[in-house]
Amino acid sequence: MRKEKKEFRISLKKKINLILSSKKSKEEIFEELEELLILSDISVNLVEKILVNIKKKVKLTFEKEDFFFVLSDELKNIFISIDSTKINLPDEKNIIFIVGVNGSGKTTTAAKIGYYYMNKGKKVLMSAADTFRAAGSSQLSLWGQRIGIPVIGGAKGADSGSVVFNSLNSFNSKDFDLLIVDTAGRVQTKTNLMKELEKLEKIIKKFFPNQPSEVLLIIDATMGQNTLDQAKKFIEFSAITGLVLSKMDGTAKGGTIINIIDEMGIPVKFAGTGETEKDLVEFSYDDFIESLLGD
Ligand SMILES: Nc1nc2c(ncn2[C@@H]2O[C@H](COP(=O)(O)OP(=O)(O)OP(=O)(O)O)[C@@H](O)[C@H]2O)c(=O)[nH]1
Ligand SMILES: [Mg+2]
Repeated sequence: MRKEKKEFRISLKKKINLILSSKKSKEEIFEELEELLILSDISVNLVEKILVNIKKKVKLTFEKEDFFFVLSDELKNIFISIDSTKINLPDEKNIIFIVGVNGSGKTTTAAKIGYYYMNKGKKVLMSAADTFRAAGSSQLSLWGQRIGIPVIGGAKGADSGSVVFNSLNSFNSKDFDLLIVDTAGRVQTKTNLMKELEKLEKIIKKFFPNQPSEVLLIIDATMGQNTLDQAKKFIEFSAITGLVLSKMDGTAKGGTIINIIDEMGIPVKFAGTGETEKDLVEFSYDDFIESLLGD
């Protein structure tokens, strides 16, 4: 995960260094650090928790390097309680189910994940179950044509259940290893659309009781608390197994990402770093912390 360090563009090191090298008192320095972390969009509660612990640990000396070491340790503590970021594809035939609010990057991510596994030698099929929006299904079909992955879709207004059913039939009877199901964007007020997600998952279970092996919630890393609250609603309806943070190449602040990880308590499996099929990386907490606090 070397390359994406630049792509994340979220390093806090420079700003923290500036504060640490000022001639101010320790109290003032801590105040400024607190402000910086909050401005980086880490929630106030979490910043307080982190700073209390750091103050305990850097009581006597206040060396710059110590500070980064302790901060990095604190961040790791947040992540330690959360499961591994490894993608779970245990069976011969696995299904990845993609959900998320409108515009979060679901369709693009479905195509990226398909491309990623195709290049690892898997035979991939994609299911365009977004029949809610006019261009929903055709958007994934275009991706499929571009990257060379077959797509099963339906017309606008068609029953998404029948699209998934057709996809499963094809997936089951042919020589495919991985099925990726893209779904329509949903907001928490549209309860019946959320219910529809449950229905799609039930159809999958009829064919493959242990699938989907991953239900990935796509979260736009550049969005604020409101979007995060919307995203949280998905946890009530689906057994989300992982997050994908899309648009990490955008204006995402490091703190937003820490917040998302802390608030959701669900492992981040992939990060999206651009608009092409190649812009996807497997996520690692260590690499993320390094990109945040490293040079
Ligand atoms: N820069 C950047 N743009 C992204 C990334 N992922 C998705 N996008 C862009 O975000 C926009 C929305 O992406 P879609 O994949 O259509 O999102 P969606 O969740 O399927 O949208 P709906 O189906 O309408 O809910 C598109 O313009 C994508 O090119 C990313 O990692 N980086
Ligand atoms: Mg879409």
